[in-house]
Amino acid sequence: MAIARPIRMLGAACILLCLFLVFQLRQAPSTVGSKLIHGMKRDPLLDPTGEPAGPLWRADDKDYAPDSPNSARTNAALISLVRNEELDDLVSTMGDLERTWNHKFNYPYIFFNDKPFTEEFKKKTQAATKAKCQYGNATLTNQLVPKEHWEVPSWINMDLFRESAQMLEEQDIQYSSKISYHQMCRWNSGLFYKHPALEKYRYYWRIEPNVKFFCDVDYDVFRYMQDNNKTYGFTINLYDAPQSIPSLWPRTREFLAANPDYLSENNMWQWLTDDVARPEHNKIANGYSTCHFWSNFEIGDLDFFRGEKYDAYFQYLDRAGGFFYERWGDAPVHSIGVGLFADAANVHWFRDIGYNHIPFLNCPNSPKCSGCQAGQMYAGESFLGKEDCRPTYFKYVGTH
Ligand SMILES: Nc1nc2c(ncn2[C@@H]2O[C@H](COP(=O)(O)OP(=O)(O)OP(=O)(O)O)[C@@H](O)[C@H]2O)c(=O)[nH]1
Ligand SMILES: [Mg+2]
Repeated sequence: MAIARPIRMLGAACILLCLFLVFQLRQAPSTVGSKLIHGMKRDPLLDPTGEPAGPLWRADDKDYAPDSPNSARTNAALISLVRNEELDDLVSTMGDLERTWNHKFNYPYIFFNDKPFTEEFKKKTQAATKAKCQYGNATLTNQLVPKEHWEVPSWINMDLFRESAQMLEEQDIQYSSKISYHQMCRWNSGLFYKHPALEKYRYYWRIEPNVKFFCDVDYDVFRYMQDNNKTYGFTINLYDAPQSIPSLWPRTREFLAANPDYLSENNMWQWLTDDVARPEHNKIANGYSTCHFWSNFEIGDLDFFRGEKYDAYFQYLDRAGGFFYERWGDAPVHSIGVGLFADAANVHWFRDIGYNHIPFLNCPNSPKCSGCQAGQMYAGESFLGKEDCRPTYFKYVGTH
């Protein structure tokens, strides 16, 4: 039976429309995933990822019981500066970290706050772990961040702060008018390691509310840091908003000119000063690539931060006022400090720790991971992929 011409035309139009839709779907930007940008040939996270080279300490053959007086734990703590109102999000972070790692090793938690923790906060966080929780410094009557560490320093002119914050707001710099955000960045940059509760510790792992951990990690990460003489460990490497740090690099150069011996022989200068991948960033930041370790995850050696070089660097920056007149974050400050004063061989990419702080991820290709897609670097709009600085890091520093 012959099909009427209009029906045939309609059929052909439907087929064409379907083909067009299929083509569009294939072209549409992915809402998750990473694009190979800035000249990266292949994302190393797509290679099968296992544990770092050993020897590694495991909970099966060592004593990691929470109350053991002779436990195999090294001198380390999980730390978080956090607000009472972030309790649920923090418990969610702890749930992930306990499930993937800490239920085996029982490292203690230390929580910091500029306000007293509520009883509910203490009860719910302690209920989330078998490990010990400490709230500030339990041996002091004042359990808070010391006032002199949190208060805006005397040399900051508040009129100038307000004026500068207004200008940063106009450039869409997030949280620039929020004084507590500046205080938090300053504390995380150069004061956390002076808190009395951390005095006896050597290593810390920083956690934040509402972050995710995706992969089972079966070795003692702190012991790995110690045995391999690691100074700093990270998961994610990003670009910063250059408008938030225009004078950070010029102040850094001044500090270096006065202290040339502080520069480590095997430093990360090229990563810090790259002007090829994002020349505009380098220009606005006056010579700094703005590449940084995303410090909401970091595992570090407190002796490095407490040491003469990093602490003198922080003091210099603090006096320059940029934590308030600009919006210097602890991420670029730690990164520049580590990049200049540490040995690059002692900085470790924890590629095997699956991690997410919205909107970026570190998601390895490993059967030990679930809940993220291997190689996924961001979740959301594809413009986020531009913030990925890992290609520059891999190029100049490596994938270790
Ligand atoms: N106690 C206390 N903690 C704070 C304060 N401001 C920030 N924090 C904590 O410091 C860490 C970083 O602050 P966030 O607000 O998450 O900053 P951010 O990660 O740059 O911003 P988001 O992308 O919104 O998460 C988090 O663990 C917060 O809980 C504060 O005023 N007091
Ligand atoms: Mg955060």
